[in-house]
Amino acid sequence: MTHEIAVIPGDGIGQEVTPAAVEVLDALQVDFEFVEGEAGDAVAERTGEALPEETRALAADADATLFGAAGETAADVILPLRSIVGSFANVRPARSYPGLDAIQPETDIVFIRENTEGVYTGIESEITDGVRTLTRVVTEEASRDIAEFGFEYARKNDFDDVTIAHKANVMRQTDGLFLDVAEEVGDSFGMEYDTALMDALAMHLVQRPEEYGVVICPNLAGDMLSDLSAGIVGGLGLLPSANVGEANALFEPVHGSAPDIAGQGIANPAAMILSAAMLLDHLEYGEEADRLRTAVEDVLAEGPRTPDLGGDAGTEDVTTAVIDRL
Ligand code: GGG
Repeated sequence: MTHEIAVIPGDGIGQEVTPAAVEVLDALQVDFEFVEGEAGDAVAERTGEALPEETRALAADADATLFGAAGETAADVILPLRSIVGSFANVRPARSYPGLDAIQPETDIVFIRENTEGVYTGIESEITDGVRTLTRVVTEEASRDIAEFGFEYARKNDFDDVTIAHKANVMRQTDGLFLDVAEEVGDSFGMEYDTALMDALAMHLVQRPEEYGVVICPNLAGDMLSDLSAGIVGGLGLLPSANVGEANALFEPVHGSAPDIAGQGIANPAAMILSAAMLLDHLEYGEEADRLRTAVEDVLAEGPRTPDLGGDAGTEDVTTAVIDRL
């Protein structure tokens, strides 16, 4: 059965790493049909709309979406796209790879980030000159959905350590609800878990990441703690992600558009290619996903490597090396 994959490169290095992932998927000879859509800063400048209706329809109708990176228009692009595919969970694995110079080489953590609310609902206003507000939304339903997803993920993937991140001692109403519901879900699963204040957790993740497995987080905390963990495993060029819904999903690297290196052909395609591996898993091409991850791991260990990992190779060199391994 042919799967239709929406491909939305977006901004900056998204334009470079997304074709790399498509090339690699082509090399795996899976039965995919790719349909490309525009989104981001350039299309916003040209048409006044960062996420054109045709691109929304592509993502809604496809079996899965590959997204590259969002720039200045991120809030108008990636947040609606996640909503279009009905995604409530953002899965962000942060792991260290053999042969790379990681600050913490024993890291294997998966952040399960709530993907619909918190401070990302966009409810902001200027109430008077020099005073602006942001409304943080936390609901019992979304907290239950992400906690159930997180505990289920830990059980399926044999993670012993589950941590619920929160800041309920300060955000008593919102994170108080998130924590209460997540603990209730943890108890109902009969699984062991810890709870952690997200600020202290940030420090512990740097000092002893090996003590953590699955970390269930409110939206902003998941965004930040996963980027922090990218820092201890070798950088944002290594972190893939899946935005998972009930019936659809979108896959994107954790990194953004990286305007400082965009257009130079030196962006690390690993995070995007590993996101494509998550897409393969999602569409039940498990064997191909494993082959792809192994090929990426081999290339990360032996090179060629892009400058973010200390090498001097380009995006295309790394992509070709992964395809050669396949
Ligand atoms: N590919 C990920 C990306 O473009 N990130 C830019 C960004 O600002 N993301 C915000 C978020 O992940 O919520």
